[in-house]
Amino acid sequence: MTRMLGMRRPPLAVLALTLFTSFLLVAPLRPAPASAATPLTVAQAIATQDSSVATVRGYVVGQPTATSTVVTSGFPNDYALALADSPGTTATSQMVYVQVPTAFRSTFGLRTNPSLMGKQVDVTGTLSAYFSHPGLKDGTSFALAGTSGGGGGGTDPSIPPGYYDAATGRTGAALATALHGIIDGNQTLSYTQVWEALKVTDADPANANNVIEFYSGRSIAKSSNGGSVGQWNREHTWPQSHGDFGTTAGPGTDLHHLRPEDVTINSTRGNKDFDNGGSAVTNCTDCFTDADSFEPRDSVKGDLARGLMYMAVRYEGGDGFADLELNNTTNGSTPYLGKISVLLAWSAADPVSTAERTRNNLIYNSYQGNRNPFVDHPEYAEAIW
Ligand SMILES: [Ca+2]
Ligand SMILES: [Ca+2]
Repeated sequence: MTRMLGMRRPPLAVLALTLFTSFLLVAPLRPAPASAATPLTVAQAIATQDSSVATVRGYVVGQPTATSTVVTSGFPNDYALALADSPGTTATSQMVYVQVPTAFRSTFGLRTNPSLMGKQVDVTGTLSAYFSHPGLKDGTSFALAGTSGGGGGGTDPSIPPGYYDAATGRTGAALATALHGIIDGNQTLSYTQVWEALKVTDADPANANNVIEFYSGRSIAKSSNGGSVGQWNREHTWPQSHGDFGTTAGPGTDLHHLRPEDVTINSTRGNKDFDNGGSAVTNCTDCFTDADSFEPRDSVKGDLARGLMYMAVRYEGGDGFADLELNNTTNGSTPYLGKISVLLAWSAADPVSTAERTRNNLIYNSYQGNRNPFVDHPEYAEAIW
């Protein structure tokens, strides 16, 4: 008893006030009523399948095609979306399935608008099951939530907030060093796994059975992969011989620079550097080549350049591989690749597209856990080189 002499019991009124205050703090965490201005989170929408009408805010993470199946590319039609509270979510239990009514299919269907992947949207509809899964049906309003990438900056809302904080305010070698620290230590694929990954990252948005060959632009069956004439294979846009990295897990299996390409065109490109000009390449519209260089079609020139810039910053002599560097000549078999002046011009002339952002997000979310900084921040190119 003596130890409690200095303590006083709180009066009953104070206890009551404390309980009431606690209630006030807890109450707003319950799902908001349908008429509230604040949208529901996806978690709240999943917990509120009571046929009420509500607005739900979430990131587009794919298209549901069955109760436990959400596809992230090769979208079969414009009929449905899966939303989640994080753009990186892959667990269907953390998604709400959204029916896309006819009136909204041309603007919010994934087959027509694959660039919606990773975007944050607000959808108003009825909270009830769709595909035998927590759902949102009979939508009356679809809109982009219009958020920015937070601390991540840039124009892609799916850039994780803070991802590029270490690079802020830096230029030149200091920027390259900061970016290396952000993107190294990534998960790696085996060379065999690259086949299946490319079927996803480079799928033809107009034909789920096909991939698009990078230089030629030709759509070809995913199943036609291999080493024979007429098939597609795994093109190292940074050639294996420029750093002698082969096809063990590392630069030789890094999806940020690997692309599907026709076997014959891949062979024509060989290990040449990139530069403008030469003679036309057979079956590769708007491609040119000469003895020591290759030029692809215009619409992939920027994609190509940004992939090679990633390689130069990602590989700095660690992990048992050579320090890959871009320079301004044609090199043959060295850890160097050119020409940087041409690549900078190509990156500027062919700005980042939504399809390119989608591919970057797929590699980040589904395969490697690292991003291409030059897709998220194309201005870093001129800041380094
Ligand atoms: Ca492009
Ligand atoms: Ca390097």
